[in-house]
Order: sequence, then C-alpha cells, then structure tokens
Amino acid sequence: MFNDPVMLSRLLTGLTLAFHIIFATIGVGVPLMVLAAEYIGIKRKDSDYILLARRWTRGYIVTVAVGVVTGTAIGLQLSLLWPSLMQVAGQTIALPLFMETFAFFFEAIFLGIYLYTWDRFKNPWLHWLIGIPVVIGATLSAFFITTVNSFMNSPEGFKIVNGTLTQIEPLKAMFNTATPTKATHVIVSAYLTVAFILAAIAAFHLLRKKTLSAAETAYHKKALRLTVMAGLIFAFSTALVGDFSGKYLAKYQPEKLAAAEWHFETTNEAELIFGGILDEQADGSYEIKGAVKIPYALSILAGGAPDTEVIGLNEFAKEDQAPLFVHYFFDIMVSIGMYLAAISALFILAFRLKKLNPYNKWLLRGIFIGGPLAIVSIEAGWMYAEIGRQPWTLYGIMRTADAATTSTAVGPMLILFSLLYLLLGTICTVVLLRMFKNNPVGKELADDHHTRGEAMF
Ligand code: HEB
Repeated sequence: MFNDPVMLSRLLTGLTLAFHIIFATIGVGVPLMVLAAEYIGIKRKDSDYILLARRWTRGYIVTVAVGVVTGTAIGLQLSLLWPSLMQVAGQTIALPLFMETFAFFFEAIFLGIYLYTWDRFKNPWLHWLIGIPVVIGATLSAFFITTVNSFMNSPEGFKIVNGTLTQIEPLKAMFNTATPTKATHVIVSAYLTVAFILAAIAAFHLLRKKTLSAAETAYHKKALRLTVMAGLIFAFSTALVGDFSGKYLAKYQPEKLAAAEWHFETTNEAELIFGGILDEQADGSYEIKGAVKIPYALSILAGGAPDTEVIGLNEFAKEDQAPLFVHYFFDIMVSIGMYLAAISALFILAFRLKKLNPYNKWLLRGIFIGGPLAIVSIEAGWMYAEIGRQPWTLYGIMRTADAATTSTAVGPMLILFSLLYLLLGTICTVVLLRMFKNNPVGKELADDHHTRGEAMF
C-alpha cells in the first residue's frame, strides 16, 4: 500500500483536505456570527456584543491565514497528484476555481476595511454594513468550491470524444444536479459548526466560573445565548438540507446511499440501519449484526414516503461499489447532528421556560463537547462523500485509479506535508491561545468602560 502511488496520492489529498476543511469551515461561518453579534450590540447599545464581534474577528484572522496556506496546498496537489483528472476536467471546472479565488479576494479586501474601521464612523451601522460583503465573500467561496466537488459527483456540461472533453459548457458544469443540495448542506453545516465552536468557548469559560467577575460572566452568558440560538437554527436547517442530499443520492447515485445504509436488496418500505457490524457469508453476501433498524426510515430519507422503493447495492457490480465502512461515517455525522439539535433545543427551552437553570454544569458540558463534535461531523460528512464516491473520481467517467500520478515521489511528499500541517496546527493553536490569554476578556471589559464607555455609540 505504501508504495502504490494511487493510495499515497489519496492519502495525501485526504490528509490535506481533512486539515484544510477545519479552517475553511471556520472561514465560512465566523463572519456571519461576527455580524450577528455586532448587530445586536448596536441595536441594544450593548458593548459586550461589540467586544464579542471584535474578539471573534481577531481569532478569525489567524485561522484565515492557515486556510490560505492549506488551500494553496490543495491547488498544488490537484495538478501534481491528479494530472489526468485535471487534464480531462481542468477546463470544465476552471470557472468555479477562478471564481473561488475571486470571492476570496473580495472577502479579504472587505475584511481589511472592516478591521481598520472599528470606531471610525459616527454611525456604527456603516461599519456593520462593511461586514456584509465579508459574509457574502466567505459564503460564495464555499459555494464555488463545492460546485467543483458537485461536478465530481455529477459531471455534466460537456461531451466526450475520444477520451477528451469537448463542447464544454462551464455554467452547466458548475450548476450541475448535485450543486443545490451539496452547496447548501456544506454552507449550513459550516454555520452550524462555527456556532458550536464559539458556544463551546463560552461554555468553557462559564464552567470555570469561580475565576470570573460578574461582568465576565455576563459577557460569556451573552456569547452562549447567541451562539446556541444560532446552533439551534442551523442544526435544524442542516438536518433538513441533509435530507435533501439523501434524496439526491437515492435518485442519482443510489449505490452511494446504499453503501452508507448497508442496503443490499432493492425494496419498498426500507428500514434504516444504524450501527452494527457486517458478517461476510460463505457465498459473499453479508449478514448485518447488532444494528438498530428503524422501520421505513430509509424509504423516507430516499423518497419522502414510507413505501418509496430504495435501490440496493446488489444491483451494482462489485467493482463499482464503495467500501462498506462508509456506513459508520454516515452514522457518526447523523448522530452528531441529532445531538447538536437536541442539546441546543434543551438550552433554549431551559432559558425560555426558566424551570431549569440553562447554565447548569451538565448543560454547559454538553454544549462544550458540541464544539469538537461538530468538527468530527464535518470530517465524517466529507469522508462519507469522498470515499462513498469511490471507485470514481468523476462519477461514471473516470476512476480514481486512472486519475492519479505514477510518480514515486508521493511518499516523501506525504511525510513533508504531514510535518507542515503539524507545524501549522501547533503554531495556530499557540498563537490563538497566546492572543486571547494575553488580552483576557476581563481586561478588555475594564478598558471598555474607561476608554470607550458608551461614547462609541
Ligand atoms: Fe451531512 C454529506 C445527510 C447532518 C456535514 N450529508 C452528506 C451526505 C448526505 C448527508 C446524504 C452525502 C451527500 C453526497 O455525497 O452527495 N447530513 C445528512 C443528514 C443529516 C446530516 C440526513 C441529519 C442529521 N452533515 C450533518 C451534520 C454535519 C454534516 C450535522 C456537520 C456539522 N454532510 C456534512 C458534510 C458533507 C455531508 C461536510 C460532505 C459534503 C456533501 O454534502 O457531500
């Protein structure tokens, strides 16, 4: 395995994407939360929310910088590791790749202006307005780059003549069948993840209550309420859009859904298999052991009705099937999605009904682990989407094995890039920790009252 360039290329690309997606996700979601905090701050004339927006923006700049490095690594690796893919599809996907860079610069320019104009306007809404293009740019880069991934699942907008793509229609390729569901699921799940990462930070501080002043406690409680409310909204929208993704798969890539659900025979009233293990029988078929089976749920996921027919894996040749372990990635993603919806609903209910203390230790702990779990969910979602598309790199057109480089240099590259990501990850963590430790909330809250006070409004 370790001298097979295809496997090594997949490992290196997978590693790069797994690392990049954390920063990309943060990059998509933070501007929206910043804008929400600044909005409430201006509206309620509450400088705590403004401080929240400022602190989130500062952290954001560090993660954006890492995202730029890893994003560049992806660009490099695409042409180095997957030359045949780029040769065949490069022209077709050039438009969204270019548009993504454009969206990024658009975002970066306005982020710069946003950063340098805090307190510069008499009317604070002007500063808030500058944040809007930052949110749009961040979300559009996610949109454009996801259309490229959608294209790999639904390659459209060209004809193949003698192995080369001709009559290319870039817009058709970009707005392919997979684009609507994929782009929305990716964008909304990024918002969800960031809401939970920020909620986890607030919960973390509140859990160490003893060291907090009253002003600090009030600050973190505001952060928690805002982020968990956003978490609740985005958890439900992610699940809704995820359901559309399921329906897309059932219709256009049924073997991908069947692999996730260990659904072998085509049936109506299909049950959803959760967890369990596969036991291979002598005749090559499988028996599912120890799974929870939810009646009709797969039919509902696939077609919205309990009697929808769901195509089984046995309809497909073995060499066209994805590895069956993708089942676990799907289960992990969905379970975490449910957990995030439940814990945020519980917090908001407790807060609204005032029967249960929303800031009790257990709820705070539950929200705290929601942050890392959301990241796991993002990773699991992508693992499912990418490994579940195998053996294809361009679904139905080009196999992954035919797309990879034959170079023998991938092994050393894998080691080098692993070291690079380790270094980047460490530096980023250290910088963020230092930045926030050296300038704690308490100090800034105190400064706030002395120097800026209410004068900033
Ligand atoms: Fe998800 C993917 C569903 C949740 C993230 N998802 C996916 C898919 C599906 C789903 C079907 C595949 C698609 C394709 O491949 O085309 N989800 C779902 C559901 C739910 C979910 C049903 C509910 C619960 N997710 C979720 C969460 C998250 C996610 C929570 C995070 C946070 N996913 C994700 C991602 C992905 C997915 C990132 C990859 C991309 C795409 O879209 O593909």
